[in-house]
Amino acid sequence: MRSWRTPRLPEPPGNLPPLRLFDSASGRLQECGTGRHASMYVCGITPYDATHLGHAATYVTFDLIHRYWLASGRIVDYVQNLTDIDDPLLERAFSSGEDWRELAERETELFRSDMQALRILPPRWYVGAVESIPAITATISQLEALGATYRVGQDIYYDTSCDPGFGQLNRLPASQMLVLDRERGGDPDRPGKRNALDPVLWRTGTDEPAWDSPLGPGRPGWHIECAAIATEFLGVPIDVQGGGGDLAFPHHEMSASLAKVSEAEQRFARCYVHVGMVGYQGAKMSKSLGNLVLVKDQVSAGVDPMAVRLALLGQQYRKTWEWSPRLLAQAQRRLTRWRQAFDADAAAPVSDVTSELLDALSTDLDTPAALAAVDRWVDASATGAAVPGAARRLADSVDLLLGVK
Ligand code: 5CA
Ligand code: ZN
Repeated sequence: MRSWRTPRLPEPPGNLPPLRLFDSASGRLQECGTGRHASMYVCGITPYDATHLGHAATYVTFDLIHRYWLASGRIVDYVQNLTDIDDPLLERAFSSGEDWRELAERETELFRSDMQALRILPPRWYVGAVESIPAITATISQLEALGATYRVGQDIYYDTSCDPGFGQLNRLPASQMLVLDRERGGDPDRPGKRNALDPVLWRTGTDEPAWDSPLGPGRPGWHIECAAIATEFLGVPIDVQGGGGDLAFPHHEMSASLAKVSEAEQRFARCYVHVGMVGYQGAKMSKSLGNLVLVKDQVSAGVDPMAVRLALLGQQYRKTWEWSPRLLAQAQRRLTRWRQAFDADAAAPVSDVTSELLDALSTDLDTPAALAAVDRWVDASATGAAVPGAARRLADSVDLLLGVK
């Protein structure tokens, strides 16, 4: 699948401390991506509506990891998927009377232009579910051969009891798993299932799009898509599995379990990274609720996308927070001050601010501390000693590491 353009990146500012991120599975900070190659799988959009600021916050977060690894000299094997066939997409296409493929193509194209406007680096592989159907059915066949699947009617399900480690990523009480599964695309009440939480891998609706396969005609379930794409492109285990916190259960629990069992591995990811939900008007910003602030609307209203990015960076990624126009206004003022300071011929020395920036980012992406360090340098530049070329050097580090030009 075509991704989007990579902006030109400046040179890294020297030796970087190792990146430590909060791992949802262990509940601790872990060093992530310590080898020559660093691998990351991030759950991409379901393209039935435009990119909102919650999506943007999630992809900016993983962009910071991508940039930090690149600046550290790593080869970054980054995969992002695109769920271009699933229930919400088909439901939207059905209710609007549009062809589901056209809807997906249009919204994916919009996503690409939003990502580009926000200076989010493209993944090395941008992979759609539809183009991955052979890989998905091959993974299902592998699970079938291991005895980890069963049929309910013609649909194929995964037997979660085949994984003794199932549930360890989230460690939730059974009652809560059921509630979340029901809310987030599962069918725990369907008769004929071995375990209520077992997810569908291959479904055979009569009036739905279907692909021929050795399993019979059908279409993939959601979790198997990410398990199959991640294993096909990256192998198991990967360094970072990422997405918004709303994906931790059931999606990441299920996809990790499917990948582990099909590959006979102990772990799927060394680190599970989850972004806090961005809210608006008192609820999680979501396509289904419709309380959206869209990236494209901000851009077409003339807002500088770098101000949107700075507003997102103003929040530490793990927090749940509310978008407000006030945050955007603050970010616009900050951007103007930074640009004035970066445009000066001479400015305050940058060695301290550069190490503060690196320390902040390497400590679980503490972006508020990183922005505060640059703010202090801007203040010092307005009053203190002037070093020729300093402003350019810091502008390059801010561009490379924070993605703010
Ligand atoms: N296609 C699946 C993942 S395989 C999916 O969840 N698509 S999505 O379009 O619904 O969401 C795309 C990404 O944005 C996910 O990582 C999701 O967790 C994240 N996301 C959605 N809403 C918000 C929000 N309000 N705040 C932060 N992140 C969000
Ligand atoms: Zn996913």
